Amino acid sequence: MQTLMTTLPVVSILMGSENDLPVMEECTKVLEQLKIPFEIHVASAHRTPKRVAELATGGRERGIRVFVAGAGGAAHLAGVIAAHTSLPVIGVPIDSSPLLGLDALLATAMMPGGVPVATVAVGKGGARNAGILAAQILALGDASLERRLLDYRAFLGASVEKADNSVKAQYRGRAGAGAKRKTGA
Ligand code: RP5
Repeated sequence: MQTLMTTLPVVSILMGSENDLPVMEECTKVLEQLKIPFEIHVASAHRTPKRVAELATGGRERGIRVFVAGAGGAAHLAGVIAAHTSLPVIGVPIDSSPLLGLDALLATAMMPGGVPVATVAVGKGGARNAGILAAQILALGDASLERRLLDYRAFLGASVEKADNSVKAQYRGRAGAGAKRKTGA
């Protein structure tokens, strides 16, 4: 398997507004944790359409392998990027409008046949998953990244086990929690 021996960005993160950054930071955190170099831009499908087209069309030449696009409201950013590149595009709907992301979810997901956007959940969980999904795509050609992803999964599992122990400890000794049932004989 070929390994990604590069510090040049391989993921391009775009967001429609700087106000989207608190959500999109969840994506950057995962990419940093998995040691995946990325570039990050604010560019809007509606306010700076030419810039979006440039970033999308030039992506392959810059070494980009996956785009992640987060936008709220009438969220056309991911779709417009997908229209300009054949690289995979992951869309993050952002809950920044009075419709709390339902508008962005539909605008991002409901692409016409032939021009896909892999749409993740609305908000921070979706941004985090976008980073993981980008990593999973890149790991198809990178065995060491695949190992880091497996470690990440193991870390998630260990966190749940830790939480399980913590909750059990909080309830230990309380009536009804973990008390042994008396047998009726
Ligand atoms: C979208 O419109 C952005 O992605 C943002 O979520 C939303 C509102 O943008 P701002 O008015 O906060 O810049 O383009």
